[in-house]
Formats: sequence, C-alpha cells, structure tokens
Amino acid sequence: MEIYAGRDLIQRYENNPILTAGDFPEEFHIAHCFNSGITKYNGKYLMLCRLEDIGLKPYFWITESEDGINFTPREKPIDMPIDHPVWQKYASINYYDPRITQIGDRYYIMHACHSEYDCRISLFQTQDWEQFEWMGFVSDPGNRNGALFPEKINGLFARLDRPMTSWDGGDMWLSYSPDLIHWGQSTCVMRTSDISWAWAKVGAGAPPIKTEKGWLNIFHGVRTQCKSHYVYQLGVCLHDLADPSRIIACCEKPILRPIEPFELIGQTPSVVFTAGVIAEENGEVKIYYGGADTVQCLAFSTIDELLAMCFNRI
Ligand code: M1P
Repeated sequence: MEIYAGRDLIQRYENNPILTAGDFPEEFHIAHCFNSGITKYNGKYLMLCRLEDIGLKPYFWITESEDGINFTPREKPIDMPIDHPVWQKYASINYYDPRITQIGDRYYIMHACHSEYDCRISLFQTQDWEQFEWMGFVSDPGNRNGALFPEKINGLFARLDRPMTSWDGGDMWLSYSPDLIHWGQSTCVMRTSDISWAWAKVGAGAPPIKTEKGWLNIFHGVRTQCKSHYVYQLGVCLHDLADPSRIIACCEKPILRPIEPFELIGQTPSVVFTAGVIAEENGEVKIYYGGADTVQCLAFSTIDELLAMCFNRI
C-alpha cells in the first residue's frame, strides 16, 4: 500500500540513507549525520559531513567514495580553529551546513556559525583537503545559508545567502565580493511570497550549477504546518547567467518533500535539506540531502529534467 500519495519530481536512492551516525567511530558518540557538503577531489567524491554527537557537539568530518554512494569516513574530524579568539566568540554554540565550491585549484567551505550573537557565515579554504585555512567570518550577524557561485560574475565573487529579514524567517539574497571577505551590493532575489508552498523561509541549498540556460539553484523552502512546526522541502529555480539576481524560471512545485520515515522522524521531523550536489559530465545530478536533521541521503535527477522542472514542463 502506498501511504504517501504523489510522486516526487526527483528520484530517491533506493537504499537511503547513505550515511548515518553508526558509520563513524564509536568513541565519538555521533548521533546525527546530515546536510553535508560534497565535491570531487582527485577523482573521488569527497563529502564534508555535518555531524553532532549525543551532546550536540558539532564536527565537520570528511568521508570519501569511489561511486558517490558508498562513503568511508576518515579516522577523525577536521581540526577547527578552536583556539582563535574570534572563532571562540562567534562559533561558541554550533557550526553547520558546510557548502563546498571549487574555484580553480581551491575549495571554499562556506558554512553557518552560531553563538550568543546569532548566526554568521564563516569561510575556510583548502587545496589538498588536509590543511585548512580559516578565512574568517564573512557576514554580519543574522545571516546564513551562504552558497558561493563556482566562478566570478562580472569580475566579482558572488553568493546566495539568507539574511534574517523577518523573525525567524527570511528570503534569498545575492551579494558580491571582490575578495571573498567583504560582501555587498546585496539584493533580494526570492521572497517567501514568490513560492506558494514555502511561506516561512526560502534560501539557497547547494552552490548553483552552471548550465547553458542559466544557474540552476536547488533551494530550500519552508512552511509552517498547523502553526506548530516547520516543514522543509526542496525546490528548483534558474538564475540568469550574467545577472543572477534575475530568476528567469522556477518550478511551481517542490521537487522533494519529506515523506519517507527517515525524513519524517528524527531530531527535527519533516525536513529534507540540501547543501551539496554533483553535476556529472553525462548530465546526471546527484543531490545529497539530510533527512530529519538526522541522516544523510541521496536523490537523482538530470540537468535536462531540472531545467524542464524550472519551466514547469515536468
Ligand atoms: O532544522 C531544520 C534546519 O534548520 C536550520 O535551517 P534554517 O537556516 O532554516 O534555520 C539549519 O540548522 C538546517 O541545518 C536544518 O536542517
């Protein structure tokens, strides 16, 4: 019997979840693995996992894979700049949702950091996935979901982000930077009122994918259900290549809804959330997403299908 009617527009991997707390060394007492960033490095898939232990201590932990499905964790998490006074002050509660963007031979990790001063966006860079340079905080308080574009646009670095423009809510914005540190020229590119199924929040998911038709953006959209809890879904839209502040097409429907048990039940019920996708050379798109803030999952689509969704042809 099919309990949840209605097919989602992207295809879940049949053996989800692909990574769970139990895949990490027991002595770390990991409880959750979700919303991880993804890239390719030296011919392998490299996932930077967002982990929390049973006391909710955060970790970023590298796992690697030959096929993008079966991932093996390294021995220990990456070292964070815990002795740096600025990090101590502004990352005192949590760091999370790493999004990886490769520009040239450098990989940038843009992620959220939480402290008593609210949330800020922080940035690391690495060339070899062994040594990491912390570049500092790259937003004021009250901003998160920073997703860096994979190339400069009109001579400037560009990112999508989600400033807290309403109480606990927010719209999707675009900002530019000459040096990845100082950001400005900010414009609102998508409002919650633009998306019929997401009236609480809309924000970037994975770093945008360049296509001939525009920048594909798999974003998160959030609604409140019975005023009591949030439901996180994924959507897809297309930004103009030369001026990504212009959304030129947008799927009217969510492309992934939380309907599987591991998306409905966990530390945060009813959440699917992505921080990373891989666009393969053959047109396949692997969409890595967290289920219920607890497990790491995978879904598939193609560039052509995602574009058709944007133009509401699927
Ligand atoms: O619990 C759902 C999500 O909550 C946060 O998202 P937002 O930025 O919308 O507040 C993040 O912690 C995200 O990781 C999480 O999935």
